[in-house]
Amino acid sequence: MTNFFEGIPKIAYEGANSTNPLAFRHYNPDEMVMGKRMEDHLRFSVAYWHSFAWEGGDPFGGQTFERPWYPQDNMANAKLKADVAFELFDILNAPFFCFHDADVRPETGNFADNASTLDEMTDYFAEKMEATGTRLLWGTANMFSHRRWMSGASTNPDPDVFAFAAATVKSCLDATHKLGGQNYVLWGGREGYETLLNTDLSTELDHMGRFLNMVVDYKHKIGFEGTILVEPKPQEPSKHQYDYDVATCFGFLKNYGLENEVKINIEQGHAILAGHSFEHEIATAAALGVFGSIDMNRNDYQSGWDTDQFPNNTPEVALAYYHILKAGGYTTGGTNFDAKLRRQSLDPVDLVAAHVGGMDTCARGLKAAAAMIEDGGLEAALGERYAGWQNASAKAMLNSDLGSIAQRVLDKGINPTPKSGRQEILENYVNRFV
Ligand code: XLS
Ligand code: NI
Ligand code: NI
Repeated sequence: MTNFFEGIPKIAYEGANSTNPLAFRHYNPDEMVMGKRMEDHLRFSVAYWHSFAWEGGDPFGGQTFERPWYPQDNMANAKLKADVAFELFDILNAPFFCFHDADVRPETGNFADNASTLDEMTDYFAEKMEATGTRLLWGTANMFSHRRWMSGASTNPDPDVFAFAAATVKSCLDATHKLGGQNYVLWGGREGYETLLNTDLSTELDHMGRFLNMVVDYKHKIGFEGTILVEPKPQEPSKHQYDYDVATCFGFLKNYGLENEVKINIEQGHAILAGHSFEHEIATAAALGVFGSIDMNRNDYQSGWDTDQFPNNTPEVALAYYHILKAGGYTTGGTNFDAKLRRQSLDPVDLVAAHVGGMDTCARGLKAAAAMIEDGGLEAALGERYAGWQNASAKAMLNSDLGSIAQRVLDKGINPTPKSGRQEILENYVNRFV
């Protein structure tokens, strides 16, 4: 036991009327929602990078936090960081966590040393996971922070960087497999460009497609049963990222024959940066059969950055879970808090409270989404709006051709009457639940 969270109790569910800031008011793991435990619906995960590796810097200033595991350049501190991380998982009763290689081991600057310290750290995790029952939602490689990645990983013009990326992902997939990870994520922060003037876009896309195929082949070779996920983001840090949004990722997967092998990890803040809503991205992925998992957070709507704040807006979250539930819920995916404190939130209690609030917001959103599904009002309205398509002659049109349809319009004198879309009535309906 470290003393980092001294005086902070394990968080318990106390119900909606509780005024205790360190209690769950909505997240009640064993409560049944649509026939399934809340914990099994939400599958919460804590992100190692924001909560333990990020030191409170922003583009204008450096570290604000002071943690006993800084500097993060040696193994003794890496282990202390792991001790504290598992204490937070326990305080929150969080079933899962996620990490990048670079979050958990020091950066030595060479592949062999990095691979061996990663191995040592993941052995250390394995013992703790065994003892506590905490599971790994996903592992990933940080191929964007170190200067070697500045011009991309698999899309780098330098083949040595492609090789280093392949070796890195292999080591991270091995680590994820060893820990029984349920997914493996690839987020390509530098897979894109700063300027088209120095970029061969078609070569870079082909290299990225080939790379992802190698990742999938390796997954099968080692018998990793988790899901490979790609995570869209339109820009930041690159000016343009190839995995722009769900639709772009789907086109990419189709183009490289991976649409049945790879699914998508959707992040709220990235959806906003792409000019979409979170539920748009989830509904699109579900419609295309590639919904995988979510990175839950929120953006500041004024700043235009990926601010990675903890979610606190129940109506937004409720619509996200509505679409997740409609898609059948998670299989290997979960709700990963890709969210960080504000840099002025210095204290350990801030870290705990941020997660408590985020988990409660999600639980409340989930309950609202389930209530809407059980009530069936939105489904009924959809059914009514599309009822015309139940008609045999309407269905037959889809197997017909333009000429025959035109003839039918003439023969029957078809002349459509516009019908109300009922948007305000539906928005008022949603407000009854959130
Ligand atoms: C950054 C991404 C990153 C991925 C994992 O914006 O969200 O945190 O989730 O590499
Ligand atoms: Ni993310
Ligand atoms: Ni992000």
